[in-house]
Amino acid sequence: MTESELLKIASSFNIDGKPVSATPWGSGLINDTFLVKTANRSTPDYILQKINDSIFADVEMLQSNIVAVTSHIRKKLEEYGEEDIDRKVLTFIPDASGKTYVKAGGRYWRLSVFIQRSVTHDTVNPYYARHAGNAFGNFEYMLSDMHDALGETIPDFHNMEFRLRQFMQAVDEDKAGRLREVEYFREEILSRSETMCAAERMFREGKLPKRICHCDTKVNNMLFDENGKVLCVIDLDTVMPNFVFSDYGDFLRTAANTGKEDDENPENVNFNMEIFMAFTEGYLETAGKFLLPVETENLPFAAKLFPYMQCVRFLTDYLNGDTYYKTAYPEHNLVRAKAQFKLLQSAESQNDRMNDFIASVMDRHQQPVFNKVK
Ligand code: GN1
Ligand code: MG
Repeated sequence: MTESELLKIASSFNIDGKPVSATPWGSGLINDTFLVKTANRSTPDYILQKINDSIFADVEMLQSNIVAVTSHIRKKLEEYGEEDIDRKVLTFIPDASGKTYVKAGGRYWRLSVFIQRSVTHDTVNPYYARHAGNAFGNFEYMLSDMHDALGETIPDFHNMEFRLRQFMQAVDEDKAGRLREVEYFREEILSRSETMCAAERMFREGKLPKRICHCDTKVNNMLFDENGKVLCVIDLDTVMPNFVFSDYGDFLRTAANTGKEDDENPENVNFNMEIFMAFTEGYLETAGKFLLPVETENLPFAAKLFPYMQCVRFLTDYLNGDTYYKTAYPEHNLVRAKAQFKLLQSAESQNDRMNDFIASVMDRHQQPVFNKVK
């Protein structure tokens, strides 16, 4: 797709100003994203995204979820009397017919307003982590009274039993002839499978609820302002009903990793307890208002579940011949899986400390002293 084609697509939405440049933006593994600049300083810039419709097959449902969620959050922010709301929730631009996506070149595209003076981070310090925890808890809190039923944009997205079935199928089929390299991990994965499917069991037993969650709380899916405060949560494709473990666990999977998600040296990868504590503190300030004890008690489980699940997903994609995640080299998914596995082991070794910390925060919060959501 050439730049002028991208600009033409951007112009098919009701935008202000004349789009003059379109350049690749961000580091997502799923959608292709571009920053579209407009000629005049007084008109906004935009984020143009090609939707990966082989993963998000129902684009109509996808966009209708996103519009429902962003409208609900906007309403909440207005009720809270927030200032600068346009930087605290994404704004999607419709086309002439009112739809928030267009089809061009056989693919689906959407456009949102670029939030000025915002940055994303691939790593955070404890200060940012605390704000992030607060923001994700608040995101869930704001959506906790949303009545519109949201569709599951990717069915069984964070269903561990389903992810394990996919893995076992990939093992059986061994499509890319890579099973030998995965053998060691297969044993490690299977020995933990029962423990790691606890959430699905608790759900079936009626002990654990689903709530509207973000489900892709990678640290780089949130925008920070120039002072390290969170402006808003982005990448809303996967917002759907799920266990709160998703949001809590996936953030820590990325933010509490002392190495990179795809670190080639697993020794760099450890679970950072300082980030864990700061994020948990911030998260419980806002989410502590609605979480059930079964959810709070299982947050350390969530911190282990997500490296485990991501390890399983990367290995599955590796076995299938890299059909899902963007990869930069042939072993990329295997390298990613190894790094996730190391993160899992490190989190496992700090399980007791995590439990103690959560118990102490909850004790402090027993006499309701939660900070006001801001
Ligand atoms: C994908 O789109 P992106 O890069 O933020 C993936 C997440 C994974 C993540 C691993 C729809 O997120 O579930 O955790 O990569 N999103 C989808 O980096 O599969
Ligand atoms: Mg992303």
